[in-house]
Formats: sequence, structure tokens, C-alpha cells
Amino acid sequence: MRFATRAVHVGEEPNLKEGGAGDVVVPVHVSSTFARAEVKRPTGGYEYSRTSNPTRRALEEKLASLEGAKHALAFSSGMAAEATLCLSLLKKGDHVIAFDDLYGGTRRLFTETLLKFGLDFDFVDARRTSAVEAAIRKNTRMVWLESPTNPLLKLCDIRGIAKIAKEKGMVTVVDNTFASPYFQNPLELGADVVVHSATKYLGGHSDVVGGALVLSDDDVHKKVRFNQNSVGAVLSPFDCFLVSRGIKTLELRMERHAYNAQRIAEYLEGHSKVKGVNFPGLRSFPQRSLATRQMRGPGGVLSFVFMEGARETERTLRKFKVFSLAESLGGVESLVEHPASMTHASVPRTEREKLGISDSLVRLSVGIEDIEDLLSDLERALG
Ligand code: P1T
Repeated sequence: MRFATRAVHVGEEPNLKEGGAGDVVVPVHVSSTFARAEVKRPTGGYEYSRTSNPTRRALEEKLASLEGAKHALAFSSGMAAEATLCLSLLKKGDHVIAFDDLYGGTRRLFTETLLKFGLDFDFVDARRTSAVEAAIRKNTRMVWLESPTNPLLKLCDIRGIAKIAKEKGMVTVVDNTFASPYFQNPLELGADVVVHSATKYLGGHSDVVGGALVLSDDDVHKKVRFNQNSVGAVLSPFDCFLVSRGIKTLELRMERHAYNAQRIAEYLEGHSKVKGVNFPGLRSFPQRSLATRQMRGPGGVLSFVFMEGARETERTLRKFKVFSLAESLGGVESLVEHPASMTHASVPRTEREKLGISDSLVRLSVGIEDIEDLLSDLERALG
């Protein structure tokens, strides 16, 4: 089955057996526990909802299908998924190589939470595969990538890096939140684990916080599943329903997000108050050939450098009317934000500036509204 069909149907096949109601939408199983007929064996395969739940199971099947994977696990946030993955695969003394441009919260998890447990991190410019290779140590266990990155939309060669990592026995993790499974499937490129903030395109409506891990290796799955139950940061049944519902329109939404973002990127590129635009769909995008090789579309997030300084940038951000000034991305509504003071405020200033996250950088999550209204809003705000 093709993507849009799987997005609608996988995990939600109606139960037409005797006694099944035939729901075309998986029911929200709110029960925290499940009764059994015998002491030693759960009758329907379910025991307790932290361990597993039928609504969560349905979502996990859908997620695995969309990433072409064997397994998926749904968490209470993207950060919960990331933390559980690290707890499952790393131990004291291990070294991780991470892309230096990452969501600020991921960087904070590494440098402020996990560092305390004796893990070591190196942040490298993974646009150059050779920089990743040069950072490998004897104790390197994991390579952590985002592609495209948040907020600068940098790409890395997932296939090339995963190949090197595999040869050295390291796990390659790719945060696929920005592309969504509609535009990119990192496991097909050789990655081992895909991370999603389901809060973004998967949920799609800014009404749920969730996360996911998607993978095919049975051993890794066993470890992560054990720790998902042990740590307990699972997605609630109602939130699983919301994410499953969101995914059904993922293809339609992503097509519109990408179309609107392309129009806006091209408009901004020609604007006299804009110094540069970061968007994989632009002809001028420096990694254009890599983008067309590993992605099926550019996504709906872009960032641009405003010609003005910090104060004028802040003043401009307050002038938007259709775009809301807010963190997050991937919802149907357009959002504008200031990475240096919002999503990436936890990254030290010197590091931010080195990466290109200046006080004049603005990030847009382009929604699915009418493009003419979005362009007028930009014109008014920048004008
Ligand atoms: O917010 P949460 O669901 O916990 O997901 C964290 C996360 C992980 N990975 C990427 C690439 C992300 O962008 C995020 C969350 N990002 C934002 C809230 C933001 O505005 O960038």
C-alpha cells in the first residue's frame, strides 16, 4: 500500500469478528488495567497501560509502517523519547557525536542532564561527513543527527554517516521531525533509530505533545521497550488517538506546508530586508543536490536572517497577525519565532553565534492557510 493509504488504515483495521463492533477508527481505550481469566497469562495480551495499551499499539503500528520499520514506540513527548533512547543504549563512559545544530532542548538534554551520568558529547558540523569521522573515539557508541536541523535547516548525508557508523559498531539516530516520514525515511538510508517529536507534523494541529522512536532491530527494540515501561513516559490513550487522527491527513498537509513554504522562501529571498534564507527547496540552497537525493520534499519550516539588529527584529516579530509568535512547528497554523530568545535560548550565546543562530535569525513554521494571506502578513510585518 502507498503512503496515504497506510496513513489512514494501518493499525485501524475494523474488527469484523463475532463480537467486534467494526469501528473504522480505533477506540480510545482509557482503561489503565486489563482483566484476565488466568493468573499467569493476560487474556487479551494487555496487562497495564504503562506497559502497553491497544490505542497506543494502533498508533505504534501506523508509525512503524510510515517509516518502513518493524517497531515503533510512542512517548509522552519528543524529549521523553530521546531520554529513554539514551538511557537504553548508553552507559557511563560512552561517547556520543552529535550534529552541532540541534533543537535546543536536545542539546540541553545532552549537556545538562546526561553529562552528569558520565556520558560524553562532541558537537560537530555533520554537513561534512569527514567531521563526524574525525570525531570518532574508541568509546563512541552513538551518532545523533537532525536533518534538516532546527533552526538552520542544515542537512547531513545520512547514508554516508550511517555507513561509517555501522562499520564501527555505532548506532545512528536521526531526528526526522522536520521532514516527517512523508518527505524522508532515514531507516531506508541506513540509520538505526528515527526520533520524532509527534507534537509537530505527526499530530499536526498543535493540540498534543508526544514523541516516538521508530526502529527495526529486535534487540534495540527490546531494550527500549523495557525502559519505556521502566521509566514510564508513555503517551496517553487520548493523545495516541489525536496523533493517529493527525497522521491520516499527513500527506495532504505536508504537500500544502511545502507549497506555502516554497512560495514564502522565494518571496523572502527577493526581499530587500532579508540577508539570507535557509530552505532546502530553494535553488540557491547550498546542499541542494543532497536534499533532492535523500528527501522527497523540502518540508514546511524555514529560517531567514533579517537585515536589522536584535531590537528591530523583535519589533518586527510582534507585528505579525496571521503568524502567531510562538514556539513549536508543524501545526496547521503558521508560527513565527526568535530562536535566540525562544527555542535555542538554552544554547550558550558564543555557541549560538558560532552556528549562525544570531539575534537577527527568524524561524517560520509555515501552516496550511491561504498563501496570499501569509504573504500579505509577511509583507506588512517586514514593511
Ligand atoms: O517538544 P517535544 O515534543 O518534547 O519535542 C522535542 C523536539 C525534538 N526534536 C526536534 C527537532 C524538535 O524541534 C523538538 C521540539 N521543538 C520545538 C518545541 C521547537 O519549537 O523547535
